[in-house]
Amino acid sequence: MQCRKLFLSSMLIFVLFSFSLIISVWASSMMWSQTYGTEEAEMAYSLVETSDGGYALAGYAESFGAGSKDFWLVKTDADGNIEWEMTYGGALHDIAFSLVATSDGGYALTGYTNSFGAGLDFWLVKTDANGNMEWNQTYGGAGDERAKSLVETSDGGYALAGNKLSGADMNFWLIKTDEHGIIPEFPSWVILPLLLVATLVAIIYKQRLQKRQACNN
Ligand SMILES: [Ca+2]
Ligand SMILES: [Ca+2]
Repeated sequence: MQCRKLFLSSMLIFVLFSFSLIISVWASSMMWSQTYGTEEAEMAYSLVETSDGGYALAGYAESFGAGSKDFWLVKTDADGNIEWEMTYGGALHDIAFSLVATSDGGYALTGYTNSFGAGLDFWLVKTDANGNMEWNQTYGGAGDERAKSLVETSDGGYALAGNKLSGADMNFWLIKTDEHGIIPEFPSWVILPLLLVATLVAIIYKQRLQKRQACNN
């Protein structure tokens, strides 16, 4: 009887120990937290899980970069350890609100810039897989335009949405670009030939109408 009690107690201790060990290993492998940034304000607005199991975060950094706030892109491994980080911007406010991992393995970030363009403008930054800037584009007029969201479109281009302030009137603003961030414009040189052709067609039609009326008379 004594041996049976001893066996059961040992088994219970073994099961409890194993269970706590499994829970401990699971908890340590599944849950963690990390902070990024130094003495000034850093704020993340967008997060994607990357194809290697890590993460990419975008927002702004004030502690470093070119001045004031800059776009900040942070790439981590699966445990949140920084693999690399990059800032993009000029002397004034540059704030990234949205990030996508692009089909070529790089990243595209959008937000607004006060360092480039006219006043506040949409700013689209495209990087390679290591965060090196490949190109950037600003969009906007004399008013304030702030991009808040972007997607890579099925044709390889980008669509950006945000708000556009004209006077006191704030509205949605959606723009579509090609794969280089360029908004194709209708070529102005086409307008004059089109007008000439339309004028010729109108003249010929008018002459034929006049001839037909003369024949009928
Ligand atoms: Ca800046
Ligand atoms: Ca502007």
